[in-house]
Amino acid sequence: LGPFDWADAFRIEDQLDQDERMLRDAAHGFAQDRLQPRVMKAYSEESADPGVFREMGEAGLLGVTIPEEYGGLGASYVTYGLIAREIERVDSGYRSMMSVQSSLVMYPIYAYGSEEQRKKYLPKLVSGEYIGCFGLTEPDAGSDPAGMKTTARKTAEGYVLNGSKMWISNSPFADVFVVWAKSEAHGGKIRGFVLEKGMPGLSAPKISGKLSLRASTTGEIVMKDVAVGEDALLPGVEGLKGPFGCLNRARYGIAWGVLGAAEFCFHAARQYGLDRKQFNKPLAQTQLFQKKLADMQTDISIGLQAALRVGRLLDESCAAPETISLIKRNNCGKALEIARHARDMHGGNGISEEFHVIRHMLNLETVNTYEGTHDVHALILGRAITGLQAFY
Ligand code: TGC
Ligand code: FAD
Repeated sequence: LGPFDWADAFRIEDQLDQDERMLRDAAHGFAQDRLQPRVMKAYSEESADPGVFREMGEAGLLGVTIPEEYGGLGASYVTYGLIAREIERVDSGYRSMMSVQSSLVMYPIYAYGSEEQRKKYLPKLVSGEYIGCFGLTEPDAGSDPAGMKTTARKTAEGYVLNGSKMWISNSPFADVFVVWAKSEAHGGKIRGFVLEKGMPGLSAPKISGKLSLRASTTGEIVMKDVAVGEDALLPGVEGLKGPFGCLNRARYGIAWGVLGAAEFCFHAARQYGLDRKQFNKPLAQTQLFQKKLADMQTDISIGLQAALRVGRLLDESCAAPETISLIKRNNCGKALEIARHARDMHGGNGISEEFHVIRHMLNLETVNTYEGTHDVHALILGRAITGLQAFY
């Protein structure tokens, strides 16, 4: 029998190849050196520094799965997950910035775009020179994106878009907007369009007053007669499977990312329990404290092993969307529960920004909701289990 590592119960480390470990370590160094020192200011001022994209680009952390000919690394989905975990160990908002850029903006341009669109946008998105956002959700269409009202009307030159998108990560400072709209010319089917900052009629006001994910900037996208050429249409996909194809990748990355936040909280609670004495002994020497740590360790370890398995399946092009729903739902729910316990285990200090656990806890409320809520993923799984859809 082998030794037990409390921080890596299933020896994930042994299951990674050398390139994966190297890129993971680079992401860890970047997150700790460049993101950790500024997160508290960004969080308390509710303002993301757009310069983070360039820095992430220089560090090779954007669009890692995009092939080298478009500027990416052509790396594995396992690598992408490992990077998400390291960035979210600092803050879910920074991971959000990275995953929207990579999975929700670069992926659709790569997978559904024309060669011209790929060449025009991907290298600059990889470097962080361009910032991207993804507009699916609307004020009246969140869990049910099929209910969207945004339309694209055909004109002689291209299309005219009208509508509004809500809760859009990165939109206030985005250069590139991947927007989904119902296109009359395509029988009312949902199509993707790539819009650019500065187009007449396009605006992206910031949503202020969030008490969660404050280090990431969120906004609306308002389109009033935005005229685009035919070259703005993503030619390669039609229907909801377009945005969902992107969401599969982003949800997978989230399943890894949240475990980085959960690991931070677990390690912090452990250390706090070892350091702090009450009733003449360390808190960590009490049964209740140890049970909570054991629960955290169990959920993180199983969650990581599952995320790794799904990453390998994605790399073999055979992961089912429902499997991704399973890990997105499980890992987000478990990470949120872990953060809540870690907050409690820090006592009064747990509510202070200095100990970071309450920031993670508040962030994870958003992550549990976006990219399909915890309950919506239960319904996706319920449909797969029973063959009966319970959405409507
Ligand atoms: P449904 O009938 O199930 O499907 C419609 C079409 O889409 C296809 N499809 C998928 N394709 C690929 N991957 C998937 N995961 C897919 N799921 C469905 C399906 O095969 C069908 O294709 P076709 O060719 O037959 O037309 O659609 P529905 O309207 O019944 O959907 C129900 C439901 C609940 C599953 C879906 O609407 C859903 O997932 N809702 C959640 C919405 C969501 O996740 N929004 C995310 C917005 S983006 C975001 O939150 C970014 S945050 C990023 C950050 O800051 O990190
Ligand atoms: P609703 O759909 O109104 O859900 C409200 C509640 O009802 C939830 O508990 C839900 O589980 C439940 N519910 C809904 N339908 C059912 C049902 N059939 N049965 C049982 N319960 C149900 N979207 C983008 O497009 N791009 C982005 O970049 C983006 N970034 C975001 C960033 C932040 C900070 C946040 C908070 C959201 C972001 N979103 C983004 C939107 C996000 O995807 C939606 O908030 C999410 O899909 C839920 O939609 P909703 O808020 O309209 O909630």
